[in-house]
Amino acid sequence: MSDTTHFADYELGIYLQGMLSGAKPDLPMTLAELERLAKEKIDPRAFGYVAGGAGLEDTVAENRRAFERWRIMPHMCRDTSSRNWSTTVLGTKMPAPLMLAPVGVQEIVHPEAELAVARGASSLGVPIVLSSLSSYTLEQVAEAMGDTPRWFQLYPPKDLAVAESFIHRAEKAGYSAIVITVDTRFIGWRARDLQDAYLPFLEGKGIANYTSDPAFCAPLDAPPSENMMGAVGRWTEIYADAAQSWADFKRMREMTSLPVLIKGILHPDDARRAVSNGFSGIIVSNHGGRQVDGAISSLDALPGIVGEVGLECAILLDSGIRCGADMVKAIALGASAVLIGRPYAWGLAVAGEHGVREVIQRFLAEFDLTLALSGISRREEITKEILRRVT
Ligand code: FNR
Ligand code: LAC
Repeated sequence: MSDTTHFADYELGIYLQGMLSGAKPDLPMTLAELERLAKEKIDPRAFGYVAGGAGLEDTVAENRRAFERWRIMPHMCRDTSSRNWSTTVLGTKMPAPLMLAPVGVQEIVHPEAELAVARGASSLGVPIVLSSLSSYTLEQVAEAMGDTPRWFQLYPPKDLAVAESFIHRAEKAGYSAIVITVDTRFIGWRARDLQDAYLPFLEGKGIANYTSDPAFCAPLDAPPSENMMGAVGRWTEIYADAAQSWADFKRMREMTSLPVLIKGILHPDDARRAVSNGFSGIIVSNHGGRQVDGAISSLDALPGIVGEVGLECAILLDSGIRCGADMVKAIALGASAVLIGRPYAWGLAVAGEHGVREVIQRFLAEFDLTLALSGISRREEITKEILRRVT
């Protein structure tokens, strides 16, 4: 097998098709235009839910500004003819340091939801992190992933029997890590959704893992198929527990021998606590600006966390990644891999599996090209040395 992964070939493919048949890409090349198409296509409330953030959406904007403050200093005159970006994070192999972030309730943008995402991602070998709040069950999504690795994201429920059941189901369905998200015990103050009085879970959407779970269903008077509102009621009671603290998260971590990551950490002190409580990895994230408006950008939080625990656990990042160059910047600042959220949701909304696949291919191609043009051909060479902070 060749030791090269030239994702940039995707670019050549587009130009060749244009030359040979006059065909142009069927989906817009910019994410902004893809988002605009999604807005035309889907329920306006669903669009607001996906696009929106907390409060003034200042952290949504800050996630972008943070990437703008770091600039790449490309090296010239180096051999970059052979490149390989494959990497392994906590035992999970990936063709490039890119994963799909957990995005809940995808049926609001496309009926095939996580199944289409799983097919699109697995066709490229790119791992996904499946949300607890998926529209299809974790077993159905695992089947659609085939041999491609996947992680399961747990929203820590009040009823720990449900946590244990989810974790064991995920183990059985071949998920190779558990991600516990700790920044969403309440839903952030989201003006768009409040204006629409819209929270899809209350309509029974995005709770398939719960309604298919024996521990969740045990106390119900009637099965969800007969009384969905009863199931929704129990879901609102057990979805989260604001009283939980480190001891509870440690307890959930101990429910499995799989690596467990904690998602939603921004403060270096919390990163230290995560490591001392035995977590194997941290996803530095402000939830795409959807939770604490005014929060620091993930990218600005990253160096402090890498400095604190970078040698002791895996550190990943999401929030605001919109192009291949953003991937390069986050990795240069110490992330082992990055995750994207809304970009693939727009691909899904506009063109299902095909849209997801296209979005991923474009991230990979631009990442490869950015590095090739910056004189870099190996993952290990992506270091802070190629970055400068401006302003
Ligand atoms: C999310 N995110 C999220 N995170 C999580 O741990 N579990 C979840 O169920 C969800 N659900 C969800 C729904 C929607 C519509 C969005 C946009 C996001 C957060 C997600 O994993 C990730 O942190 C951000 O989306 C990353 O930011 P970008 O790439 O969207 O800027
Ligand atoms: C969201 C939650 C549900 O961001 O993760 O919408």
